[in-house]
Amino acid sequence: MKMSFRWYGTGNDSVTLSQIKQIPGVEEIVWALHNKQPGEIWEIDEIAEVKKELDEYGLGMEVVESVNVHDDIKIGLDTRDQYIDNYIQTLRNLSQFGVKVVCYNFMPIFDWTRTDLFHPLPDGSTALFYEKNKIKDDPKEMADYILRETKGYTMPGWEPERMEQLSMLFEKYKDVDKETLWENLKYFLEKLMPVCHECGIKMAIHPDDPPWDIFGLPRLIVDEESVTRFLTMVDDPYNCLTLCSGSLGANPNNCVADIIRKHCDRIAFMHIRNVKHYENGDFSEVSHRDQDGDTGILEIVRALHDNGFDGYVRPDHGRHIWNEKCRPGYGLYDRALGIMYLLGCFDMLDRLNG
Ligand code: CS2
Ligand code: MN
Repeated sequence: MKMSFRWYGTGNDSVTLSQIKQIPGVEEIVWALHNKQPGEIWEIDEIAEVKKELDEYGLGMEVVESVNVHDDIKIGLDTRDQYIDNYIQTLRNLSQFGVKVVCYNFMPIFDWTRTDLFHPLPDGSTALFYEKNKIKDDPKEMADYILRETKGYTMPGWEPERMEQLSMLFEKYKDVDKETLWENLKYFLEKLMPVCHECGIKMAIHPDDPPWDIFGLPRLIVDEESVTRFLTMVDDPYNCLTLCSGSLGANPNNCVADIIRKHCDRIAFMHIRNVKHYENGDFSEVSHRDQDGDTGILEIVRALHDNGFDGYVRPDHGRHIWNEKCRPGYGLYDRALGIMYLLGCFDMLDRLNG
């Protein structure tokens, strides 16, 4: 297992590389070119700049999150082949810098969706929150809220340029039902797999967050059954998962540890975070500590350990604590605490089994 930390780049993150370097155990930076629109090629010189910065701190760049997939690929328009070619060129460019895993998602229009980015928790911190009833309303209202609340930080998947065209995007997706979306995902991956083999890059899909349809848009990767369907649909060791415990764990019926036991060899990247459910279907993000939520963090770590997981791990969203000013979910403090908790669990299991 290699511990990693997501970083949005110089000038685009409240957290610095020198701070990350001081978190024990972090070897890899999970990075991206956040100025790129979905569908654009990531050029060699742009990637080289990131490498230079990370090299200075001895931090690796083996995991990219995300190379976002253009909507035309998800919708299945004729223009998709050009965007797939661009994606392939990006993979080839990334492989020159030793990138091993590319995380992406196949969610129509929206990336992760929350109704409150700074929801107060009883301990005085704030965290991302999902209020089920609010998601029935106007998607435009929610997109405006998210863009306002991010307080100037860019949020991948919530590009203001795309959000401005929301009604047009909904119109484009109107005939895309679940089966069409599965077909389009398969088409995309089958084009990519030979290049992935050649480049040694695993494509690692991120589950849908939350793991159910929203605003009438279909969502695919939502539970064990769909994960299994995904892995068998393109049965290739380079077709992998980013298994996000918080995304799948938003549905109380999902057992993330079971999915790990079943599919560990196809998990390239783990996002570990904890969620607390409310009876009315709302959920809140909480600390990484097992007993603070319902996700089963200890069982997740045990399942990874028992199965000899040798991919990458990162703490996913943290709470906002100690008055930290940061991008929602992506502060330094709570994610660093999360790392120490997770490494404590992994280290103890190593010791007990060693
Ligand atoms: C991330 C996702 O912040 C998050 O919730 O886990 O936004 C993730 O980066 C994308 O869905 C992957 O493409
Ligand atoms: Mn995640």
